Amino acid sequence: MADEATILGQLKQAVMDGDEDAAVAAANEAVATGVDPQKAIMEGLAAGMAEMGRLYEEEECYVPELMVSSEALYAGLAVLQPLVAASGKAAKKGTAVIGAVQGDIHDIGKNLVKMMLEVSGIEVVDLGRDVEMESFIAAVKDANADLLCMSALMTTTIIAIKDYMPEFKAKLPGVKIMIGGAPLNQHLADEWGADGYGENAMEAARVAVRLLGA
Ligand code: B12
Repeated sequence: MADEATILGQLKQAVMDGDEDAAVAAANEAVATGVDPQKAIMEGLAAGMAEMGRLYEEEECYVPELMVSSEALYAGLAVLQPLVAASGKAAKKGTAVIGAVQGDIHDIGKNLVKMMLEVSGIEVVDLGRDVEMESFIAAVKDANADLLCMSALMTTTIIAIKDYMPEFKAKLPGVKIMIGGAPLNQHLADEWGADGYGENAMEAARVAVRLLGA
Protein backbone atom coordinates (compact mmCIF):
# COMPACT_ATOMS: atom_id res chain seq x y z
CA MET A 1 0.00 0.00 0.00
CA ALA A 2 1.14 3.54 -0.77
CA ASP A 3 2.26 5.83 2.06
CA GLU A 4 0.56 9.10 3.05
CA ALA A 5 2.85 11.40 1.08
CA THR A 6 2.33 9.34 -2.07
CA ILE A 7 -1.46 9.42 -1.68
CA LEU A 8 -1.49 13.18 -1.04
CA GLY A 9 0.61 13.54 -4.20
CA GLN A 10 -1.84 11.38 -6.16
CA LEU A 11 -4.80 13.48 -4.99
CA LYS A 12 -3.00 16.67 -5.99
CA GLN A 13 -1.99 15.26 -9.36
CA ALA A 14 -5.51 13.97 -10.09
CA VAL A 15 -6.89 17.50 -9.59
CA MET A 16 -4.15 18.98 -11.77
CA ASP A 17 -4.86 16.42 -14.49
CA GLY A 18 -8.60 17.04 -14.17
CA ASP A 19 -8.97 13.27 -13.80
CA GLU A 20 -12.13 12.50 -11.81
CA ASP A 21 -11.55 8.72 -11.79
CA ALA A 22 -8.01 9.15 -10.47
CA ALA A 23 -9.27 11.59 -7.81
CA VAL A 24 -11.88 9.08 -6.62
CA ALA A 25 -9.34 6.23 -6.67
CA ALA A 26 -6.79 8.24 -4.67
CA ALA A 27 -9.51 9.37 -2.23
CA ASN A 28 -10.58 5.76 -1.71
CA GLU A 29 -6.98 4.78 -1.13
CA ALA A 30 -6.63 7.60 1.41
CA VAL A 31 -9.64 6.19 3.25
CA ALA A 32 -8.34 2.61 3.05
CA THR A 33 -4.93 3.54 4.44
CA GLY A 34 -6.31 5.76 7.20
CA VAL A 35 -5.07 9.15 5.97
CA ASP A 36 -6.85 11.94 7.89
CA PRO A 37 -9.66 12.94 5.47
CA GLN A 38 -9.27 16.63 6.32
CA LYS A 39 -5.57 16.45 5.51
CA ALA A 40 -6.33 14.58 2.28
CA ILE A 41 -8.72 17.38 1.24
CA MET A 42 -6.52 20.33 2.19
CA GLU A 43 -3.05 18.97 1.39
CA GLY A 44 -4.13 16.81 -1.55
CA LEU A 45 -7.17 18.09 -3.44
CA ALA A 46 -7.01 21.79 -2.45
CA ALA A 47 -3.24 21.86 -2.97
CA GLY A 48 -3.81 20.65 -6.53
CA MET A 49 -6.29 23.48 -7.14
CA ALA A 50 -3.87 26.02 -5.65
CA GLU A 51 -1.18 24.77 -8.03
CA MET A 52 -3.61 25.15 -10.95
CA GLY A 53 -4.22 28.72 -9.80
CA ARG A 54 -0.50 29.37 -9.99
CA LEU A 55 -0.25 27.85 -13.48
CA TYR A 56 -3.27 29.89 -14.61
CA GLU A 57 -1.62 33.07 -13.40
CA GLU A 58 1.50 32.13 -15.36
CA GLU A 59 -0.70 31.49 -18.40
CA GLU A 60 0.35 27.85 -18.46
CA CYS A 61 -3.26 26.70 -18.28
CA TYR A 62 -6.65 28.17 -19.17
CA VAL A 63 -10.24 28.31 -17.94
CA PRO A 64 -11.35 24.93 -19.42
CA GLU A 65 -8.52 23.17 -17.56
CA LEU A 66 -9.54 24.93 -14.34
CA MET A 67 -13.08 23.68 -14.81
CA VAL A 68 -12.10 20.04 -15.26
CA SER A 69 -9.74 20.40 -12.29
CA SER A 70 -12.59 21.66 -10.12
CA GLU A 71 -14.72 18.70 -11.26
CA ALA A 72 -11.94 16.32 -10.19
CA LEU A 73 -11.67 18.14 -6.85
CA TYR A 74 -15.40 17.74 -6.25
CA ALA A 75 -15.26 14.04 -7.21
CA GLY A 76 -12.59 13.41 -4.56
CA LEU A 77 -14.43 15.61 -2.09
CA ALA A 78 -17.57 13.48 -2.45
CA VAL A 79 -15.60 10.52 -1.07
CA LEU A 80 -13.73 12.36 1.68
CA GLN A 81 -16.12 15.02 2.96
CA PRO A 82 -18.66 12.67 4.62
CA LEU A 83 -15.81 11.19 6.65
CA VAL A 84 -14.68 14.60 7.90
CA ALA A 85 -18.24 15.37 8.93
CA ALA A 86 -18.56 12.02 10.71
CA SER A 87 -15.33 12.48 12.66
CA GLY A 88 -16.32 15.99 13.78
CA LYS A 89 -19.34 15.60 16.06
CA ALA A 90 -18.61 18.91 17.81
CA ALA A 91 -21.37 20.42 19.94
CA LYS A 92 -23.44 23.09 18.19
CA LYS A 93 -21.83 26.49 18.58
CA GLY A 94 -24.07 28.67 16.43
CA THR A 95 -25.45 29.30 12.97
CA ALA A 96 -23.69 30.85 10.00
CA VAL A 97 -24.87 32.07 6.61
CA ILE A 98 -22.28 31.69 3.85
CA GLY A 99 -22.07 32.56 0.18
CA ALA A 100 -19.90 33.84 -2.64
CA VAL A 101 -20.76 37.49 -3.26
CA GLN A 102 -22.61 38.95 -6.22
CA GLY A 103 -20.79 38.60 -9.53
CA ASP A 104 -18.55 35.88 -8.17
CA ILE A 105 -19.02 32.26 -9.20
CA HIS A 106 -15.84 30.92 -7.55
CA ASP A 107 -17.14 28.55 -4.89
CA ILE A 108 -14.46 25.93 -4.23
CA GLY A 109 -12.93 27.86 -1.32
CA LYS A 110 -16.36 28.78 0.02
CA ASN A 111 -17.37 25.11 0.01
CA LEU A 112 -14.23 24.12 1.92
CA VAL A 113 -14.89 26.84 4.50
CA LYS A 114 -18.47 25.59 4.84
CA MET A 115 -17.21 22.07 5.46
CA MET A 116 -14.75 23.19 8.15
CA LEU A 117 -17.39 25.32 9.89
CA GLU A 118 -19.77 22.33 9.96
CA VAL A 119 -17.07 20.07 11.34
CA SER A 120 -16.48 22.66 14.07
CA GLY A 121 -20.12 22.46 15.17
CA ILE A 122 -21.49 25.48 13.32
CA GLU A 123 -24.73 25.00 11.43
CA VAL A 124 -24.33 26.51 7.96
CA VAL A 125 -26.92 27.97 5.62
CA ASP A 126 -25.26 27.98 2.20
CA LEU A 127 -26.61 30.55 -0.26
CA GLY A 128 -24.31 29.32 -3.03
CA ARG A 129 -22.57 31.69 -5.39
CA ASP A 130 -23.28 35.05 -7.03
CA VAL A 131 -25.36 36.05 -4.02
CA GLU A 132 -26.96 39.52 -4.01
CA MET A 133 -25.81 41.48 -0.96
CA GLU A 134 -29.42 42.10 0.11
CA SER A 135 -30.03 38.32 0.10
CA PHE A 136 -27.33 37.88 2.74
CA ILE A 137 -29.22 40.23 5.03
CA ALA A 138 -32.54 38.44 4.48
CA ALA A 139 -30.98 35.00 5.00
CA VAL A 140 -29.23 35.99 8.24
CA LYS A 141 -32.55 37.30 9.60
CA ASP A 142 -34.46 34.21 8.42
CA ALA A 143 -32.01 31.79 10.02
CA ASN A 144 -31.47 34.01 13.06
CA ALA A 145 -27.77 33.46 12.33
CA ASP A 146 -24.88 34.55 14.55
CA LEU A 147 -22.31 34.76 11.77
CA LEU A 148 -22.22 36.02 8.19
CA CYS A 149 -19.42 34.60 6.00
CA MET A 150 -18.74 36.09 2.59
CA SER A 151 -16.32 34.77 0.01
CA ALA A 152 -14.94 36.81 -2.90
CA LEU A 153 -12.16 35.80 -5.29
CA MET A 154 -11.92 38.78 -7.61
CA THR A 155 -10.71 42.34 -7.17
CA THR A 156 -13.94 43.38 -8.90
CA THR A 157 -16.26 41.51 -6.50
CA ILE A 158 -14.60 42.25 -3.14
CA ILE A 159 -15.74 45.88 -3.49
CA ALA A 160 -19.37 44.98 -2.76
CA ILE A 161 -18.28 43.74 0.68
CA LYS A 162 -16.68 47.10 1.44
CA ASP A 163 -19.66 49.04 0.08
CA TYR A 164 -22.28 47.05 1.98
CA MET A 165 -20.45 46.81 5.29
CA PRO A 166 -22.24 49.84 6.84
CA GLU A 167 -25.60 48.36 5.81
CA PHE A 168 -24.73 44.94 7.26
CA LYS A 169 -23.70 46.59 10.51
CA ALA A 170 -26.87 48.69 10.67
CA LYS A 171 -29.31 45.93 9.71
CA LEU A 172 -27.64 43.00 11.47
CA PRO A 173 -26.64 44.25 14.92
CA GLY A 174 -24.80 41.64 16.96
CA VAL A 175 -24.06 39.45 13.93
CA LYS A 176 -20.36 38.74 13.42
CA ILE A 177 -19.07 39.22 9.89
CA MET A 178 -16.24 37.18 8.38
CA ILE A 179 -14.71 37.60 4.97
CA GLY A 180 -12.24 35.61 2.91
CA GLY A 181 -10.93 34.83 -0.54
CA ALA A 182 -7.58 35.20 -2.28
CA PRO A 183 -7.59 39.01 -2.84
CA LEU A 184 -8.64 39.73 0.76
CA ASN A 185 -6.43 39.93 3.83
CA GLN A 186 -6.50 40.85 7.51
CA HIS A 187 -5.63 44.45 6.74
CA LEU A 188 -8.66 44.92 4.44
CA ALA A 189 -10.89 43.07 6.88
CA ASP A 190 -9.85 45.46 9.65
CA GLU A 191 -10.13 48.52 7.43
CA TRP A 192 -13.63 47.58 6.25
CA GLY A 193 -14.85 46.69 9.73
CA ALA A 194 -15.23 42.91 9.37
CA ASP A 195 -15.00 40.97 12.62
CA GLY A 196 -12.88 38.21 11.15
CA TYR A 197 -10.77 37.03 8.24
CA GLY A 198 -9.35 33.60 7.43
CA GLU A 199 -6.58 32.82 4.99
CA ASN A 200 -7.76 29.24 4.55
CA ALA A 201 -10.62 26.98 5.61
CA MET A 202 -8.91 25.78 8.78
CA GLU A 203 -8.17 29.33 9.90
CA ALA A 204 -11.74 30.34 9.00
CA ALA A 205 -13.13 27.70 11.37
CA ARG A 206 -10.77 28.72 14.18
CA VAL A 207 -11.73 32.38 13.83
CA ALA A 208 -15.44 31.54 13.60
CA VAL A 209 -15.34 29.50 16.81
CA ARG A 210 -13.51 32.34 18.55
CA LEU A 211 -16.05 34.93 17.33
CA LEU A 212 -18.91 32.78 18.57
CA GLY A 213 -17.26 32.73 21.95
CA ALA A 214 -17.37 28.94 22.04
C1 B12 B 1 -10.69 27.77 -10.14
C2 B12 B 1 -10.83 29.15 -10.69
C3 B12 B 1 -11.91 29.40 -11.55
C4 B12 B 1 -13.01 28.36 -11.81
C5 B12 B 1 -14.00 28.39 -10.63
C6 B12 B 1 -14.64 27.04 -10.33
C7 B12 B 1 -15.46 27.10 -9.08
N1 B12 B 1 -16.56 26.35 -9.08
O1 B12 B 1 -15.15 27.78 -8.11
C8 B12 B 1 -13.63 28.89 -13.13
C9 B12 B 1 -12.91 28.27 -14.31
C10 B12 B 1 -15.12 28.71 -13.31
C11 B12 B 1 -13.22 30.37 -13.06
C12 B12 B 1 -13.87 31.34 -13.77
C13 B12 B 1 -13.43 32.66 -13.84
N2 B12 B 1 -12.32 33.18 -13.24
CO1 B12 B 1 -11.25 32.21 -11.95
N3 B12 B 1 -9.96 31.41 -10.88
C14 B12 B 1 -9.87 30.19 -10.39
C15 B12 B 1 -8.55 30.06 -9.61
C16 B12 B 1 -7.52 29.46 -10.55
C17 B12 B 1 -8.55 29.23 -8.34
C18 B12 B 1 -9.61 29.58 -7.29
C19 B12 B 1 -9.73 28.42 -6.34
O2 B12 B 1 -10.65 27.62 -6.43
N4 B12 B 1 -8.72 28.27 -5.47
C20 B12 B 1 -8.64 27.13 -4.54
C21 B12 B 1 -9.41 27.44 -3.25
C22 B12 B 1 -9.28 26.26 -2.29
O3 B12 B 1 -8.82 28.57 -2.66
P1 B12 B 1 -9.62 29.92 -2.36
O4 B12 B 1 -10.75 30.06 -3.30
O5 B12 B 1 -8.67 31.04 -2.26
O6 B12 B 1 -10.28 29.68 -0.93
C23 B12 B 1 -9.54 29.55 0.27
C24 B12 B 1 -9.26 30.88 0.98
O7 B12 B 1 -9.28 32.01 0.12
C25 B12 B 1 -10.27 30.94 2.09
N5 B12 B 1 -11.61 31.50 1.83
C26 B12 B 1 -12.35 31.50 0.69
N6 B12 B 1 -13.55 32.01 0.90
C27 B12 B 1 -13.62 32.36 2.20
C28 B12 B 1 -14.65 32.95 2.94
C29 B12 B 1 -14.45 33.22 4.29
C30 B12 B 1 -15.54 33.85 5.08
C31 B12 B 1 -13.19 32.92 4.89
C32 B12 B 1 -12.95 33.25 6.29
C33 B12 B 1 -12.17 32.32 4.14
C34 B12 B 1 -12.39 32.04 2.81
O8 B12 B 1 -10.42 29.58 2.43
C35 B12 B 1 -10.45 28.81 1.23
C36 B12 B 1 -10.08 27.38 1.49
O9 B12 B 1 -8.82 27.22 2.09
C37 B12 B 1 -8.23 31.56 -9.30
C38 B12 B 1 -6.75 31.90 -9.07
C39 B12 B 1 -6.41 32.08 -7.62
N7 B12 B 1 -5.13 32.15 -7.38
O10 B12 B 1 -7.23 32.20 -6.74
C40 B12 B 1 -8.83 32.25 -10.52
C41 B12 B 1 -9.26 33.71 -10.44
C42 B12 B 1 -9.94 33.99 -9.12
N8 B12 B 1 -10.23 33.80 -11.55
C43 B12 B 1 -10.17 34.90 -12.20
C44 B12 B 1 -11.01 35.25 -13.30
C45 B12 B 1 -10.69 36.58 -13.99
C46 B12 B 1 -12.05 34.41 -13.75
C47 B12 B 1 -13.00 34.66 -14.93
C48 B12 B 1 -13.54 36.07 -15.07
C49 B12 B 1 -12.22 34.19 -16.17
C50 B12 B 1 -12.82 34.33 -17.52
N9 B12 B 1 -12.16 35.11 -18.32
O11 B12 B 1 -13.86 33.74 -17.78
C51 B12 B 1 -14.14 33.64 -14.72
C52 B12 B 1 -15.47 34.14 -14.20
C53 B12 B 1 -15.57 34.28 -12.71
C54 B12 B 1 -16.76 34.87 -12.04
N10 B12 B 1 -17.67 35.64 -12.63
O12 B12 B 1 -16.85 34.65 -10.86
C55 B12 B 1 -9.09 35.83 -11.63
C56 B12 B 1 -9.66 37.01 -10.86
C57 B12 B 1 -8.89 38.29 -11.17
C58 B12 B 1 -9.40 39.43 -10.37
N11 B12 B 1 -10.17 40.30 -10.95
O13 B12 B 1 -9.12 39.55 -9.22
C59 B12 B 1 -8.20 34.83 -10.81
C60 B12 B 1 -7.50 35.46 -9.60
C61 B12 B 1 -7.13 34.30 -11.79
C62 B12 B 1 -6.20 35.38 -12.32
N12 B12 B 1 -5.04 35.60 -11.74
O14 B12 B 1 -6.52 36.03 -13.28
N13 B12 B 1 -12.15 30.56 -12.23
